[in-house]
Amino acid sequence: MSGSRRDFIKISALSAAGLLLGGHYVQSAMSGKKSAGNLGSAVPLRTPTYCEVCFWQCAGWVYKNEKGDIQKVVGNDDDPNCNGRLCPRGTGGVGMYHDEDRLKTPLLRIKDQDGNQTFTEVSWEEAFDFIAERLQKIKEEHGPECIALFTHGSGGNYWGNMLKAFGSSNIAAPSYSQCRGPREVAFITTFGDGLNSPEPLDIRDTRCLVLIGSHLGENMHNGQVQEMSDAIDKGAAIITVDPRYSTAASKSKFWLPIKPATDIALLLSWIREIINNGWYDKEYINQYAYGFEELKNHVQPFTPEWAYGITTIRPEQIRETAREMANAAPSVIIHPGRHVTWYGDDTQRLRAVAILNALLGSWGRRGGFFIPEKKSVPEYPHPPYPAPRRTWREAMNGKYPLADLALASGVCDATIPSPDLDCSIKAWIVNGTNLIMTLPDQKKTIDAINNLELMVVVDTMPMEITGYADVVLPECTYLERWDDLRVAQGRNSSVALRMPAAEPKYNTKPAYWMAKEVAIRLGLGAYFAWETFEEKLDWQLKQIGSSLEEMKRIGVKNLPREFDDLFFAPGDDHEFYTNTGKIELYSTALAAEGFDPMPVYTPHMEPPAGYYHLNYGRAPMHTFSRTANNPNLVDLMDENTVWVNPKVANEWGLTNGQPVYLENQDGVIAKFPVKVRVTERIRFDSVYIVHGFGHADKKLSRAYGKGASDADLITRVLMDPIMGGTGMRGNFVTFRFNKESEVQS
Ligand SMILES: Nc1nc2c(c(=O)[nH]1)N[C@H]1C(S)=C(S)[C@@H](COP(=O)(O)OP(=O)(O)OC[C@H]3O[C@@H](n4cnc5c(=O)[nH]c(N)nc54)[C@H](O)[C@@H]3O)O[C@H]1N2
Ligand SMILES: Nc1nc2c(c(=O)[nH]1)N[C@H]1C(S)=C(S)[C@@H](COP(=O)(O)OP(=O)(O)OC[C@H]3O[C@@H](n4cnc5c(=O)[nH]c(N)nc54)[C@H](O)[C@@H]3O)O[C@H]1N2
Ligand code: SF4
Ligand SMILES: [Mo]
Repeated sequence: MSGSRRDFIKISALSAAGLLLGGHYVQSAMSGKKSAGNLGSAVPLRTPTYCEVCFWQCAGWVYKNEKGDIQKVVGNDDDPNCNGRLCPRGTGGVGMYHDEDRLKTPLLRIKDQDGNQTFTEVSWEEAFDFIAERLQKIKEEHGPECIALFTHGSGGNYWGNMLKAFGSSNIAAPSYSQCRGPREVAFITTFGDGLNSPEPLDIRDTRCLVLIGSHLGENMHNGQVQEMSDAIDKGAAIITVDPRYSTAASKSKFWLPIKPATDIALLLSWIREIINNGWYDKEYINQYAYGFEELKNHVQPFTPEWAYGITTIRPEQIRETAREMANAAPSVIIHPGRHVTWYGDDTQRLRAVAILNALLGSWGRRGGFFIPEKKSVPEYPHPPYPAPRRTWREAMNGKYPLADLALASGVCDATIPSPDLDCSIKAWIVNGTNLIMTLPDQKKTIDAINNLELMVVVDTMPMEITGYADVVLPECTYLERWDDLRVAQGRNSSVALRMPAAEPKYNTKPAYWMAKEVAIRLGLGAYFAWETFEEKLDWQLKQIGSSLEEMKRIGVKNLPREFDDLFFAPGDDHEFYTNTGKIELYSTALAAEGFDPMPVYTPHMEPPAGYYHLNYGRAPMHTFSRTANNPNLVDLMDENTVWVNPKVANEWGLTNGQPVYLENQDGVIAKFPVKVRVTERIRFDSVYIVHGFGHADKKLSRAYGKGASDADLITRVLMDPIMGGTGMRGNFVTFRFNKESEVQS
C-alpha cells in the first residue's frame, strides 16, 4: 500500500474484517503481555493525575469506589493552573475512559481477497515489527530525516525521543502553526521572549483587560477564566473586540463589534491615540524601548476617523477605550490571544498587540505580564542525539525564517513532491492530533497522506485521521497511564504527576511503552534505558528533591521561585533578548528579513454577495474534535449550530432549528447539515460555528453526522509570510437547502 492512495477505512468494518481475515491475530493480541500501566493489587481510592482534555493541563485527583471503578475527577487545590477547580470538560474527562467506541486493539491496513483495503486486528508485536521494518527501509532508502512526527499531548515526548535518536528533527504540531505560532514570533521579536503556556498574564490584578478575539469564558482555559472573573469582581474593566457578542463581551464594559479582519487598523489607531496624547509610559519607553520615534511617525496617518472607515468602530469609542487603557496602565493587559492564525498578517497583528502593551508599560508589571518561572526536570540519562542530516527548517528551503518551531502545515507540504522543497517526507507518526480536522485544506492533507510509505496513528478514538493510517496503535486514556511529569511555568514553577487510576481497558497501552518497543526494534533501546516508567519518574523527581512516593501523595509540587522578581522594580536594568537588547517597537529582526519593521494595515477580501465570513470558535463543554463523542460532554452539547443574524435569516427565510448545508467560496459543501440559530449576537456579515463537530466516522456513535465541521470549509489558506502560520478565517460561506450531487466526501 506504500505511497499509494489510501481509502478512508471506517473502523466499523473492523469486526467483520477482523473475524474474516485477521481472526488468527486476535488471539495473539489478547495474549499480549500486560506489562504496561500495571497497578498492583491494592487500589488506592484517590490517585493524582493531570487533565488531557485540553492542554491547560490542570492537576486533579481521580476518585474510585471500592471496586476500583473510576467515579470522578476533581481539581487539586495546590495546583496553580486550576486552584482546585476543573472546567466542565475536565470533569467530563471520565467519559473518555468509559467511551465504548474507543479504539481497542492494534490495527493494520491490508487488502482483502477482493482487493479492498481494510483493517485487520494484529498483535502489538506484529504492529511494532511492521513499523520498525518500514522505518528501517525508509531510513536506508531516503534517510531518517524523511520521517516526521505530528503531535499534541504527552505522547509526543516519547515518539520525539525515538525520532531524534533515529536522526530526524521533524517534530511538528498544529498547536503551533495553526494556533499560537504568530503570537510567539511577535512577542519574541518585540520582547525577546515568547509567551508559551500558561501565558504569564497577571489577570487577577489587572485593572483593564482587552480581549481581541480572545473568547475567554467559551475558551475555557481554566486559570485565566478564574482570574478574569476575580478581576471583574474587583472592578476591572473588560474591553472586548469581537464581531460576535461572546460570553466575554457580555461581561464587558465595552464591546466593539469590529468588522472581521480589520483589527490591525484599530490597533494602529489605539497606538496613535496613546502616543499623541502622551499617555504612554515615558520612563519605561525611554529606558527599555527601541524605535519610539520611528513608531510615532509611522502611526500618524492612523486617526480614529481613518480606523472608523475600516473597522466600523466609531471614533469616540476608539478614543474612549484608549483612555480606559491608559488610565489603568501599567495594570493593563491587551490579551495576546492563543488561536491567532486568522488572516495571514497575524504576526504583524500580534506585533501591534505587543507594541501597545509595551507603550502602556505592562510587560513585567503587576496587573500586566509577569515574568514567568519555568524550571525543568532533568531528562532520564540517554546517549546524545545524532545531528539530523537535514532539519525541518532546511526541508522548508529557507521559507519562514522566523518560525521558532517546526510547522505542521510545512511538514505536510514537504510530503508532496515538488521542485520547491528538496525533502519528500515518507513517513508520519501521528500522536493525538486529528490532522484531517485541524490542518486547513483537507484535500491537500489527504494528498500528502497518499504520498506516504507509512502512516502510524496513535490515538484513543476512531477519528478521521485513524481512517487513513497504515497502522493504528490504540492508546489507553490519560486515566489509565503514567506519563511524563507536567512541569508548568507560572508565578512559580509547578510539577504534577499523572499515574494510572485504572488498568487500561481493552488491549490498549500507553504511548511511552509503544515508543520504547519500536525503539528497541530499531536498535535505539539505549534512549529508553529505564526498566519501568515509575523508575524513570522516581529518578527524575529525586533530581528535584522529591520522589514518586511523595508525588503520589500530593499530586502537585510547587517549587519555590528562585530567579528574578515577578515584576520589574522601578528603574531596574533589564536586558531583552532582542538584537538591540531593548523592547523593539521597530523590529530589527523583521527588517533584516525584509518584512515591515512596524505593523501596517492591509485590506482583506470581503465576502461576495450572499456569502458570509465563516467564523468559528470554542464551546465551554468541548475541546476541538476530541470530545465530540464523549458521553458525559455530549449530554451537555451534542451538536453545533450556525449563528445567523436576524437580518440575514430574514433575507434567506431561515428559522431557528432549520437544518442547512454550508457551502464555501470554492463550492465545497460541509458533509452534514447544521441547525440555524438566529441571534443578534453575530454581525450581519458573518456566521459562526463551534469547531469540532460534523464527524464523518460512523464508529463515533454519538458524534457521527452531528453538525457541521469548519474544517470541511477551510479551503482558502492565508499564509503568514513571516512564520508560516496558516490563516484560516478567509473563508466565506453561503446556505444551501440540499446537498445534491456536488458533495465532496
Ligand atoms: N478548522 C479548525 N482547525 C483548527 C482549529 C479550529 O478551531 N478550527 N484550531 C486550531 C488549534 S487552536 C489547535 S491547538 C489545533 C489542535 O489540533 P490537534 O492537535 O489536532 O487537536 P485535536 O483536534 O484535539 O486532536 C486530538 C486527537 O487526539 C486524540 N486523543 C485524545 N486523547 C488522546 C490521548 O490520550 N492519546 C492519544 N494518543 N490521542 C488522544 C483524539 O481522539 C483526536 O483524534 O487545531 C487547530 N486547527
Ligand atoms: N472550551 C474550550 N476551551 C478551549 C479550547 C477548546 O477546544 N475548548 N481550545 C483551547 C485552545 S488550543 C485555544 S488556541 C484557544 C482558542 O481560543 P481564543 O484564542 O480565545 O480564540 P480564537 O479561537 O482565536 O477566536 C475566537 C473568537 O474570535 C472571534 N473573531 C472571529 N473573527 C474575528 C476578527 O476578525 N476579529 C476579532 N477581534 N475577533 C474575531 C470569534 O467571534 C470568537 O469569539 O481556546 C482554548 N480553550
Ligand atoms: S482547562 Fe478544563 S479541559 Fe483543560 S486541562 Fe483544565 S480541566 Fe482539563
Ligand atoms: Mo490552540
